[in-house]
Amino acid sequence: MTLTLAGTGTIGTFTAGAITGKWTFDYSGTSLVDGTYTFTINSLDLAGNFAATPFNVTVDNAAAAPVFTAIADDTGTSSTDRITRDSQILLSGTAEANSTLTLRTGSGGGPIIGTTTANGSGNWTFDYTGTTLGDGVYAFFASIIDLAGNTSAVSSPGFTVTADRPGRGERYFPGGRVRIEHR
Ligand SMILES: [Ca+2]
Ligand SMILES: [Ca+2]
Repeated sequence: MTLTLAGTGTIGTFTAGAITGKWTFDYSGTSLVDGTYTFTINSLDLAGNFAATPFNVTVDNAAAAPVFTAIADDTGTSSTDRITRDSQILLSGTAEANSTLTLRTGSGGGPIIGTTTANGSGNWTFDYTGTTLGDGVYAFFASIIDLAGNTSAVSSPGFTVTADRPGRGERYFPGGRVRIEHR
């Protein structure tokens, strides 16, 4: 049998165990940079049948910090300023595909508020609606663990959200907040 690596060529020639049919090939002397590699085992059995069986190996030693892109609902005149009267929000963003995110608030080392998973396209949403935000400015941070087990740094700077709910004597109208004077 021969073992080939796409782009490299034949990397080994050997014979499978006569009884077990098993084989092992030690390729640990070669360091593979990050990427996807296609190995193909080419075998010729005793009856003269040829078979080529490919399999892919992905080497991944990197994990980038995830990115926050938006909150929902982002109320008011701007839907992108992260100033909202919605006190129960969804956070969303992008990260390495299929990675698992850990979200924190307060600071990069602040308390964990939960986890979520990026989909195959690298998009993620975190449902924070179980927590009601009082008026104030909140900073959110996240890190990932990817499918290969790499841990990223914590995102920085913090993704800030300003929660500003109607106070007493105030009412919201489309486009802004109006203070209702009581006489
Ligand atoms: Ca990775
Ligand atoms: Ca807004």
